[in-house]
Amino acid sequence: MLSDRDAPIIAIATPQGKGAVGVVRISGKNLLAYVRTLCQQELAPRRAHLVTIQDDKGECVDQVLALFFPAPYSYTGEDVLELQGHGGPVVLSMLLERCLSVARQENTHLRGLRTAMPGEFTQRAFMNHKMDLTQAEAVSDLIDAQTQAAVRSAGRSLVGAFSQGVEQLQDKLLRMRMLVEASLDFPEEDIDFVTQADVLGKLHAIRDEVNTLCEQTRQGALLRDGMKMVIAGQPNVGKSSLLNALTGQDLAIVTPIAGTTRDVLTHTIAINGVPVHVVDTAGLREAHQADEVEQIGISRAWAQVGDADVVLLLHDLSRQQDLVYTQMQADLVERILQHKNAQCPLLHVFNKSDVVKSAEGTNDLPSLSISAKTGEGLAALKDLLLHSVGWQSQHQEGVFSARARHVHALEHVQAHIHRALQSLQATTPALDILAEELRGAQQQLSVLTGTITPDDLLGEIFSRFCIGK
Ligand SMILES: Nc1nc2c(ncn2[C@@H]2O[C@H](COP(=O)(O)OP(=O)(O)OP(=O)(O)O)[C@@H](O)[C@H]2O)c(=O)[nH]1
Ligand SMILES: [Mg+2]
Repeated sequence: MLSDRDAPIIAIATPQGKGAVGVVRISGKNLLAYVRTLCQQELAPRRAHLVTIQDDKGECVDQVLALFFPAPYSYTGEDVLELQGHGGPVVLSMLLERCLSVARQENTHLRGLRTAMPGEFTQRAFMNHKMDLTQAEAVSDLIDAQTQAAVRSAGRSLVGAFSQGVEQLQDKLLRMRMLVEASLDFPEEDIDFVTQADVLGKLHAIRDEVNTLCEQTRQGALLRDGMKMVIAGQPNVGKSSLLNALTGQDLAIVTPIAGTTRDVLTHTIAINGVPVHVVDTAGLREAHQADEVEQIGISRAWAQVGDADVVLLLHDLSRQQDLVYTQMQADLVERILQHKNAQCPLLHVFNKSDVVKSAEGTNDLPSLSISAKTGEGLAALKDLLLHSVGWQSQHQEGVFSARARHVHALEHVQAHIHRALQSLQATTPALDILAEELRGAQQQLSVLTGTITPDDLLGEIFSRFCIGK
């Protein structure tokens, strides 16, 4: 009896709804006899055959194009049968039913044929070494991509741009480990050995390569996940007007009444292909100044500040001479610095430039003047936003899709290499520590490509796919 992991799987691979063509896909071991029964003819490998699929009573269900991909030359690395039928939800579910019913009649392991879980076809491709983990993730990124830039970057990962960078590093680390481990076996000569082989020089080169790969990965993760920009500020400074101006839509209510916004309002825009999740919040003021509903809004606003990738503190140019306002603004800066993430940039943006020209002389903070009303300064604000999270548009051509988990793994690699360099540059170099750090770095790289992968991580990655992929 086959384990659930090895059981043959089936799914409708095309989306719900009507379309010209719909695909039913089966993957499993030794499908040949089953394919013959289902299609009532032999299928030549990788050739399209026009086949009539009949139901249990011999009546036609659909006329399909059938394609048989024998292992290992298939998407999953197992035998794969693809039936391209007509794209109606009912006809496709009848096709699926027929495939299951033929499997139940068959007196073979195909009896265990079951519907696939999300991402299971791609998981099999990974298990059968058809692709590594970063490529498998790229499949899902390609399907989920919301912008052209995201499609291109996912495509680059899919064809292995990311994996190649990781593999090259793996290779260099492995060679260095061999050197270091060998010299550990000859304790009298070890330091000479390491000097002669220029381990320090090589390690510096590896560090530079890791830094570059980490930076590229950050860019890729940014392109895939986007960033959350929280607009914070006192009531009436124009936060909701800014949300409306950036999105080009009348999303939030704008009035001259302080405390208009209470709930958190989020909308995603794309700036140079980077998704930016713009969050409008309730104006921040002391609890005793606000009613019960507004107080809840204010505490929600603080929660958003704590969860932001970028905080945009909006100032009001028309109130720069108002002492109560400026005092409150100074307090707000302090409180935001305490609330926000340490790495999260805080941008100071001065609104209502149509009324008062500039922030000069009012504040020594790096600043930008805008008008949510006229749109002045919004292009510069968009540039500033991307710049603040490290987006380098000039490198966009080479960016591959990546995720937060990749960035974390590479940050661990950076830390291992940093400690390896420290141990080598110490007054008495400690080769055993160096060896251990190199091993740690290599292990983290293996987690990236999936050579070493905890099962729960696999479950987490593939469960986010759609069914049939
Ligand atoms: N002249 C001028 N007025 C603006 C500008 N932006 C906003 N306003 C006005 O300022 C007032 C408050 O705007 P909102 O966008 O509601 O301000 P808010 O910060 O969201 O206010 P709360 O939701 O109460 O915290 C409205 O009367 C807007 O028309 C601007 O750039 N120039
Ligand atoms: Mg508002």
